[in-house]
Amino acid sequence: MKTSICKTLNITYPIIQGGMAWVATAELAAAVSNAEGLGLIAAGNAPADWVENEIIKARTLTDKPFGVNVMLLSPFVDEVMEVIYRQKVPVVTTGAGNPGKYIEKLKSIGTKILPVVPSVALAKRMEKEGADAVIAEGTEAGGHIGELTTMTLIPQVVDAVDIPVIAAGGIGDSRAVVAAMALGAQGVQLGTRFLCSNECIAHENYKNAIIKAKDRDAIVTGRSTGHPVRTIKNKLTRDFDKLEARKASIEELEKLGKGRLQAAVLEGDAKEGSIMAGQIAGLICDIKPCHDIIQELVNNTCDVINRINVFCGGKDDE
Ligand code: TUI
Repeated sequence: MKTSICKTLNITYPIIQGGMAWVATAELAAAVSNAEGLGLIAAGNAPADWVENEIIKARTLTDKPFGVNVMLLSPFVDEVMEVIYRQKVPVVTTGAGNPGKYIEKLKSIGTKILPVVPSVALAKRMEKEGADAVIAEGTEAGGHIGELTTMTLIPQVVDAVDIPVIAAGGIGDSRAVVAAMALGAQGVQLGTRFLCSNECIAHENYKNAIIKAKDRDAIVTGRSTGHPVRTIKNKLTRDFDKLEARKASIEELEKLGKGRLQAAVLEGDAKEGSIMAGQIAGLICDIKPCHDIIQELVNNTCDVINRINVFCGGKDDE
């Protein structure tokens, strides 16, 4: 499963953990990195000193490379970037915006920069501005999402840029890994799958909500705000739908959403908390160590490819 991105990021498998706010702490990042993928600490909306402490903690838990995911809508984004420069974090991924103004400085300290992009236009711009790779994320993903599906976005981004493309959104097992590679991706990013791991600090109610979820339970709210968010259906999403149906103001909608992700992740409020998760939630039915998740992804990939070879080799599929 070696691809060019493994060398760029100094990792064994081209498997990146999604940068999930409140969920992706030093514990999860270190577990994924120790399992030879790339773990990420999510800065989310957290203050810079929290991010710095997580980086320091991660360094006590792993000697492998890990990264920080910077959420560009955060009020602390500039301070978080200062911490990243100071700590010389090896890899930065970004979400929910254009990281252009930070790229030059990140490159000057040797940090690899992988922006998450929801479109061909942003992917091309990121390549021009010096990104090392792009993470093209389809609308199947959890949390803040773009419009295009992974199936349509990946090949279009692959054709538009010369830097490696990592596929994200809807990836939960090795069938999707092979599909992503078939579309031209050099690697994959998984969020929801790693959330349901032993090392993830999210409350067990959060993990159980994902395990219980069926195929159509990860729905989108907030389209009217310009920041659509995919979460597991619950009382919060129904209240949100009601507000959106009566064309409530952005302020009212923001008030309803405030603190809800934290309530779900830390306190286990599965009813009125924001259970961000991707559409692949319906496929995920267990909690296991990150090491097992990665080994299964890697080991089953050959079986999937052999199954596909049947179509080409003219062999019987018995
Ligand atoms: O960022 C994510 N997922 C997230 S961030 C988050 S915290 C949050 N909560 C509520 C509202 C907003 C954020 C929860 N989940 N994924 C990566 C991602 N990036 N998805 C879409 C984008 C994106 C969108 C527009 C990236 C760039 C972009 O560019 C706009 C521009 O400025 O050109």
